[in-house]
Amino acid sequence: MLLSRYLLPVMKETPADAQIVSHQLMLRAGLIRQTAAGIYAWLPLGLRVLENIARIVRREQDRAGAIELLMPTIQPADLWRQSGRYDAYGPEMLRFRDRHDREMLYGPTNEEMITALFRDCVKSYRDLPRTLYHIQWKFRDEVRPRFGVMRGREFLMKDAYSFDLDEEGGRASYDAQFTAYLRTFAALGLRAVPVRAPTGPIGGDLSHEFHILADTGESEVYYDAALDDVDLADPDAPARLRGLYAMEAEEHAKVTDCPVPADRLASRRGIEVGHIFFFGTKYSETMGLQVQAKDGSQLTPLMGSYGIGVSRLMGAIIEAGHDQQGIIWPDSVAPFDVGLINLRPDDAGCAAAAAGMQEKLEAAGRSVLHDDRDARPGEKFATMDLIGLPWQLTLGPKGLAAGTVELKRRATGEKHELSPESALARILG
Ligand code: 5CA
Repeated sequence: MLLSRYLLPVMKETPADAQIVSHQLMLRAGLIRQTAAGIYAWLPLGLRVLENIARIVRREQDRAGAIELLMPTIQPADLWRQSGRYDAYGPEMLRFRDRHDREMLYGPTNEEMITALFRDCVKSYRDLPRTLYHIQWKFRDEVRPRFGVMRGREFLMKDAYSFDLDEEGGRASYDAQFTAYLRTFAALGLRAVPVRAPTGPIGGDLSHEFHILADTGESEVYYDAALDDVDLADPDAPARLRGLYAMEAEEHAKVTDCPVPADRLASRRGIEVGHIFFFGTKYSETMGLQVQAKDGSQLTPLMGSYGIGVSRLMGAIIEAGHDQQGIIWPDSVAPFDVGLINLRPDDAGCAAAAAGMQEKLEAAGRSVLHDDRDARPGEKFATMDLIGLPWQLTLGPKGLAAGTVELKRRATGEKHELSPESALARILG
């Protein structure tokens, strides 16, 4: 991609209305633009990151055996009357009427819709267990939308729903999602702490929130410092993490006999990037979902629901990975793999060399943002640091005459003068 033909509106100054660093950097790096309070347009660079995050979420859901479908954003109010949540949900739900005066809403979540779909499609125990998921926009009319995509009104969520024949199966489905969540966050370069959570209006008796520890997090988490030592790559990590104490401040305050010795009790702020619930027959019961059991009787399936804040994750990744100069993307979600800086696009030799490097990188499957603009070197370097691509490859007339280009790793700042071939080999290695 040539930067001279791209849409990348970067800003030098920190926008006054953005309070936390991820929000500031998302605006400055040209990832998003606010179009109304808590509602954002995803600019080309931001969309690439969002899609990369969604791809990893999808990969781990598929790996855990969940099946993807896509439900609409708009839902009929009647569906929510069946579960009794239409009135209970309150002003966070965006309600409206269509031209036939039918009451509609923009979905804040999809328990009702998936339960109705499953009720219509599945009649027999043979079709269970199943876990279904989608990645779809949600709307919640938050009282205080803030911190950019962290607490938006319109946001992208992965929500999965499990259907099981018995309690044991339901807990196994819950465990599969729990493990998928740890894998997902690790693949995004994040360390997530599973926090035992109250179930709130969703109901049920088993729930965890997943928090990324960061000073700008909206909640405070008390946890056993032994959690910091768990190796996420260890196959026993999910079991170990679940055995260790972690609670949000409000819940922690209610605990009379904290199981963690005082010297091991740590407290940090956290960003909630995921939330999972096992709530048994709450929705299947109220919405009349039954299947025929093996013995011919009617059975009410047990359900769980599992959310990941896909758009919020982008903010969390930036909170966890940035420096004074800008964003430092993990390789797995970076909008482009390589930022190619041509210092002298007006020089025919430089232009030919840069085009050649772009072509070789792209042929090898790497995405390249090629800065071919007629701009000062300082501006080009500042833009590349700001947008945080993992590799920066710079070439100019002096280096080329000496047979070298400069390769910089954004995360470490490490720079090397290399032959073009070695630089390519290093990136592709
Ligand atoms: N029905 C359940 C599970 S599918 C549910 O909706 N859970 S939730 O309310 O906890 O939302 C799931 C995740 O969506 C949260 O963990 C959070 O990461 C994200 N999320 C929730 N509200 C917002 C918001 N206003 N802006 C951005 N992300 C949000």
